[in-house]
Amino acid sequence: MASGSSFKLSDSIAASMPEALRQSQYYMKRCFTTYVSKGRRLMKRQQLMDEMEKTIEDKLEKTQVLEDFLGYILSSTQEAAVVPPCIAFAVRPNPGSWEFVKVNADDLGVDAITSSEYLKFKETIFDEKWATDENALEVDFGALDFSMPQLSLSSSIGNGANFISKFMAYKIRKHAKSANPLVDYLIALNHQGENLMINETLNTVEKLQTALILADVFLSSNPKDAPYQNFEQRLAEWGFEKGWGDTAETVKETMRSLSEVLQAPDPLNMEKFFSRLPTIFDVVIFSPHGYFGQADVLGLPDTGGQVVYILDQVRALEEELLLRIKKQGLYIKPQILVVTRLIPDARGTKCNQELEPILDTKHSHILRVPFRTEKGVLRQWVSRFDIYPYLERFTQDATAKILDHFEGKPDLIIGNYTDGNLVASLMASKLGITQGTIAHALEKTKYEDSDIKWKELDAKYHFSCQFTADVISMNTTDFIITSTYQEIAGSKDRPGQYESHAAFTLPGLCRIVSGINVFDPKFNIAAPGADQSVYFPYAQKQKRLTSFHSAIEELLYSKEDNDEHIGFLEDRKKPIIFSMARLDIVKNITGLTEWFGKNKRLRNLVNLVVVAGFFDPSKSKDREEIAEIKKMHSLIDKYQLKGQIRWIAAQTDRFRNAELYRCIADTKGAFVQPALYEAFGLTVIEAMNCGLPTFATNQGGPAEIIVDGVSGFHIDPNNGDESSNKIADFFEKCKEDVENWRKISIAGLQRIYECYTWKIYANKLLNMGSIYSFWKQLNKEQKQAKQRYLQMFYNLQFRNLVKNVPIPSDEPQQPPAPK
Ligand code: UDP
Ligand code: LCN
Repeated sequence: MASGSSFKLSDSIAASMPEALRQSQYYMKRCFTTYVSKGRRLMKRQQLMDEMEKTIEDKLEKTQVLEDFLGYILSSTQEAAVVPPCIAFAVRPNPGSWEFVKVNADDLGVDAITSSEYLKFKETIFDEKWATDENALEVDFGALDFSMPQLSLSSSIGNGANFISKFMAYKIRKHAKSANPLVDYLIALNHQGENLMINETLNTVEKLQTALILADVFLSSNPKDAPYQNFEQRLAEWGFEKGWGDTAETVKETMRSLSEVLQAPDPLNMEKFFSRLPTIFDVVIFSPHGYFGQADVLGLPDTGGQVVYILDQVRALEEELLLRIKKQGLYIKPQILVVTRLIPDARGTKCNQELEPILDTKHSHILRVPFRTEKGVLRQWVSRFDIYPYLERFTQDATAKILDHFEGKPDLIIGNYTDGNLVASLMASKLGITQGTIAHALEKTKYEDSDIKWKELDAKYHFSCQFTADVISMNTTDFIITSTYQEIAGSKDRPGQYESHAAFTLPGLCRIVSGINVFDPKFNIAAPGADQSVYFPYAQKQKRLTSFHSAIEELLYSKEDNDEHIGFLEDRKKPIIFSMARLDIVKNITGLTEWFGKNKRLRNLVNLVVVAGFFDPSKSKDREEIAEIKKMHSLIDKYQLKGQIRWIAAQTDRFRNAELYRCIADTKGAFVQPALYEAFGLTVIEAMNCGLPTFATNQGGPAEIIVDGVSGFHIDPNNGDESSNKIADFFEKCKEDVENWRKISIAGLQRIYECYTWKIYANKLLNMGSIYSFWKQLNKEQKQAKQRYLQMFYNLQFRNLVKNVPIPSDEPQQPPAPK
């Protein structure tokens, strides 16, 4: 960090810059002249640093400048737009905080500029005419956040529900009348028309407080475990309805937390009270794309962790709902409906079945609704990138089916990924239901400069639709569930996935000057887990699924190639490094194969086993997958890997997969997740749950899951040599002392039990559902104003963009020609 002579971190960059420029004018001038010398372009931080270093020959001077203000600015800059003679810097001193400054390389004049000015300046590199068009579409969602409180510290980002509890407690403490909306909210609570909690008798704070005191005295005279029915009548006389608890003790506890909230509010009681409120019974979870099923779907294109996540989520949520409802003293059956598309050409899966009960649940189902066009029902799978033309009609059809299924409105709608989030937004805003969204991955950050270069990529990926849909959903939803902090606000050096939507531009189409604010209290972190009845440690011998062992033995070690595997492992005494993922470019399975191929030391120490995709490109319909299959074959040839690699086709049985992780642990091997970028990384969690030491990408979620060197290791996907050597070092160390292996295995398990379980997740999610249902009511007017703006944006912009996405013909789909 810069010691920066006269610079204080509290100063804005633009304010400090003139003085700093004056102090090291010579180098500043040289440096900026170099930047502008190559003409218009966009520069990233590393380029800025490299070129700066080249301009200063003297080593000592270089260190001085780097430690000084210029070094600080450059190391905090994400990108700079160069349009000679000026350079505009997008500086990010802290996660979520941005400043934009423009420097004139000729006279070193400095101007603070707005995000809009920065984006316009940047656009001139790509589309000058549009950039200077005064009527270019500019969107500013932040303009409607006039009274919404915001978090202030980068470190609090992602703690939205907690912040809201604090904020509400503070408001009520300051003005008792701020509790009035809570009373109104409680009066309105009902289930299918039957009142819950309180009725009109208790329509003021004073009346409610008095009744709570009376009830407390009365309840104290009852045995703790007296059932609610024993005193229901008495409570009803004072204006209380069902929902407070199942026994005298729980009712008293809930009432006490409300009394505290009304008298001496504090965030803890606020959270406790909301966690007890009977607000959620029926939940809809949207996940339209892919093949959504319970068997034989994983590894199919676009069908991966999201499906696993949702099915596990439903089980955990149902369990938690049943517990809560029982504790509330209610006899209501919670229902969860996962709504996806029905695919008539289901390729042997159950994706053509309308209603399917979800295994290991009592009341949850998958509801499948087909995509319809003017030509009728769309029969085949379509890529998630081509899904936009069907979503509006799908929402209408699905809404009708859902209302029918529940015989009324659900209490909470959760969307998944761009398509599910948009559908959830459309339905939730139409019916006025509380909404949560989950991105799993926001595509924008996966492809460098995908916003500014959208025109090049649009034919293939339709990012114009995707990014537009994403900002609509982010702004519509009541709360956002993320798996990690980095998903929201990144790390010190890298912006988060949501953060990258704060200000961006699609030149020629739309300039989003304020897309989402990561300090908004709607953001919450609730990390998923892995099903621990399936993914349990290798050392739990009595639970091991030994019936799979002969099949796994064949899968790993048989010598002949067949439809399920190619390649073989000559020396079976070696530990195995294992990876499993969809065969997408970002998953970087080909990268791992190449690192392995190149690193003799690693090849001497271990074998490589990968589960990914197909071997025959003609079997795939996915354009990226086809390219990756071909690349895998060529790498195996190039590095002569046969004898040291086993390539296994996508596997769909999670029980067998779990046993496979454990069998890899038996070889004292490791799991390697080499993705170029991974939003969260369920395989990392699965492997760690099985006690398998894990090396995972430092780009994205896994960097947060694993504490490097303690509960596993980080690897840099952009530095293959370093990564493969790190893996080799570990195995060399383990060869000397197997304790090294055990230590990491145990620490990985500890990390999981502390932070990554579905039980923790379900609790957090239901608390969010409850607290944001009220928060939404509190901010009704502002929400409505924003909704109108969003509707206009959807109608005028999104619906037009959708028209550019081709609808495939009815013929069974052949592998598509590259677009
Ligand atoms: N998976 C599988 N078979 C495969 C590839 C992946 O069962 O051939 C499972 C894997 O066990 C994990 C999920 O699919 O549960 C992948 O989730 P992850 O978060 O790693 O990646 P995503 O595919 O969601 O990007
Ligand atoms: C999608 C991804 O890309 C993964 O990183 C996540 O683990 C998965 O969804 C589940 O959230």
